[in-house]
Amino acid sequence: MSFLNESANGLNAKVTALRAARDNRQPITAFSESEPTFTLEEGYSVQRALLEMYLAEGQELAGFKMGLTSRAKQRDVGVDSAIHGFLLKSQEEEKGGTVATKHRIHPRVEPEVAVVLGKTLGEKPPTLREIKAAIALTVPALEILDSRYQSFSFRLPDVVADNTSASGFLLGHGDLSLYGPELPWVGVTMKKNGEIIDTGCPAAVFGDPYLSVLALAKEFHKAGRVLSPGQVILTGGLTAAMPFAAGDFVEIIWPNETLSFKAT
Ligand code: OOG
Ligand code: MG
Repeated sequence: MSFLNESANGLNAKVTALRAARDNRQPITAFSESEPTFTLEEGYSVQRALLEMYLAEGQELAGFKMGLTSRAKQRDVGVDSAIHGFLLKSQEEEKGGTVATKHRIHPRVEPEVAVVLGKTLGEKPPTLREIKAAIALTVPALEILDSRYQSFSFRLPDVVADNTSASGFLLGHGDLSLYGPELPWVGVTMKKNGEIIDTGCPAAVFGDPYLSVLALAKEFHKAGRVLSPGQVILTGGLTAAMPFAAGDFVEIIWPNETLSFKAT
């Protein structure tokens, strides 16, 4: 067997292992534990193969997410560089509804700023001005994470392969663009069962969450990919992610909107 075939098989084995971990709620050991040479590039190849598998099954792409864009998040998981993943339409949760834990392993929630694009990005090297002009909506959001690795323990290539722990997302409709240049300093409070667990503000994300969209668009441009109108982009958690379990009531409070759910 040629070296190329072996690495292609290694990729398929990883896709299958991650899929099985998710479907059976049986976390696996991070690949880099037994394969210290597993690279970030290979991690992204696994992620692309996962996306292709879901699309082939009829799932639809909702957009993309940036991850580990704040120091709080980097400290949380012990990894120190930003990454990106994809979001599927089936992962969207409803505002004011419930979030199921039964098909998840060890879910966590984090507050984020989300944007919805009105224009294509990535065809040429983007600037911050073009990013701002391409954004149709800026809204409060929350992301549900669920690592397919034991104890949420992984290195950078592992978490990239696992689609950056993506599991669900919820978008609000409160317009955050009305805060203009002050958006980075708008405060967010995260509560569980009425108790404040964490507070933060969008400045935690690269100083300005639009810089996170810029970073993603630059990556896409380099890779010859585009971001399209209608796509959602999560710009990254503002605080460490908060674990939750069935029965918990979670609230993420912004000045102009509260996102909440009951975990079932
Ligand atoms: C990785 C996912 C990171 C974010 O917003 O920083 C992420 C993880 O924390 O498991 O979604
Ligand atoms: Mg996130």
